[in-house]
Amino acid sequence: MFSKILIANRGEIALRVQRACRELGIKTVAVHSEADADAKYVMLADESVCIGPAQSQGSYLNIPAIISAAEVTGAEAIHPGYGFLSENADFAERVENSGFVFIGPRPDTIRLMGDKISAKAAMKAAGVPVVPGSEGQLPDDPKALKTLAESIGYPVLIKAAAGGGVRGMRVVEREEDLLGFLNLTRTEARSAFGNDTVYMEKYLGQPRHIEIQVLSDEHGNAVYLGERDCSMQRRHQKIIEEAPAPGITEKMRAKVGGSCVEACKRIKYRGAGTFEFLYENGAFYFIEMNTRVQVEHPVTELITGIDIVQEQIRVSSGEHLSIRQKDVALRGHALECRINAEDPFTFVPSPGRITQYHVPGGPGVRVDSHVYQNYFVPPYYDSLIAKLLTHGATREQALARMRIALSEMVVEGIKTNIPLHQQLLLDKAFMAGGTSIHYLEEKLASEKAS
Ligand code: MV4
Repeated sequence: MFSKILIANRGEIALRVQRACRELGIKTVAVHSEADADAKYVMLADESVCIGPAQSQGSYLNIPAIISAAEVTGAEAIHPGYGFLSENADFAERVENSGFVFIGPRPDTIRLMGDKISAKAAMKAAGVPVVPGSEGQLPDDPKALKTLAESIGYPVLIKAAAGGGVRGMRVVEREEDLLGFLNLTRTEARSAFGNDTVYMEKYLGQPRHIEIQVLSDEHGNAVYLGERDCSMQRRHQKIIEEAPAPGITEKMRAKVGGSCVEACKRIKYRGAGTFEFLYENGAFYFIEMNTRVQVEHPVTELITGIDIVQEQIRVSSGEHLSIRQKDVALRGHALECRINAEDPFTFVPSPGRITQYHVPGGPGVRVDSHVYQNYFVPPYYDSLIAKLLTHGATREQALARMRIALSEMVVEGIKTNIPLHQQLLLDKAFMAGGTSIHYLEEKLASEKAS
């Protein structure tokens, strides 16, 4: 096992990784920007190094500065957290070439998953159900393109191979729009990613976003830790996540989870990973794989009792995965509300000083946060200030505990989205469970109109 890890991230996840290290008896090095010099995770770390200015480009994305910090402090491994450099294959490669362990998959695995066409092909080959669509990149011949779209069936979706997440896709409803929309998507992809490769899929109109958490080692052991429903989102920003996903039976879970495990074994996946699916009319369709720890990993930790970050560190050090599938049992239901420093209804960021801060507690409540009273939320980074989680024997109990926890939580001096969460926790459709990825945007639009 490692004796010292450098954490190449900030905010709540920097603290989360630090806590996992401490429990494993590993010393921690925090790196930080000038804007984060007095952050809690910097003060709590065994050592800290300032790696650059407030702007991420010069600090949390500054590869030479991060590697130098690992060298001067004698760290053996680097944990990238989520966002920033966590899915940058070139970073992972430079970390390993400098003699450190990258806590995540091998660089070639990150690269494979970064290209959405190769990721989909690898998963399909392993038996993971994928969205019907083109086999790889699109032909140039207009006639062949039209035949392909016809066979998939309109509406189709043109996606950039280098995309994923927010940018680079366009719905095509009819044949007249096909060539024009394809060229638009190509042009956008070229300027956004420097790669204009595109592919085509059947467009699913009302899906849910359900993802499967896996853990895997390079020695042929892998497990799935059930699924999370992340459908409550706005502009690709998740707001509430939960586990298990409402309505998913043990049989469905075992089938799709088993296919993800098979894929991990085939590619000798190392670490924690997430298979993203769209779920519609009772069927799962793989879209992308995330090769990092995710913001919402704690909902899975609450229902499984497994520390995902500790397992990530263990398998990266070369240890065999200690968990077997038969040891994974799902218990109860967990919810996560992302508390953001933003206006609850316009979503405009609200950085500034927190003048009052009180966190909720009681049975089944977990708060992952790096903030405290008098903390100044800097304007340079994402607006997540806390993850408020509840766990209950049933979904209803987790919901009730969340309503109570939200009512106890006090954050003054800045705006937060707590009022939005309070509305959603009383929303009939959310309470029933199983809303689509479009639900929140449609609800907000209809409230604005009336
Ligand atoms: C889709 C889709 C419908 N059909 N693919 C959006 C970002 C990218 N990561 C995948 N995305 C989607 N792919 C097919 N074939 C709808 C979306 C989508 C979406 C997916 C997950 C979570 C939120 C979303 C919001 C809008 C669209």
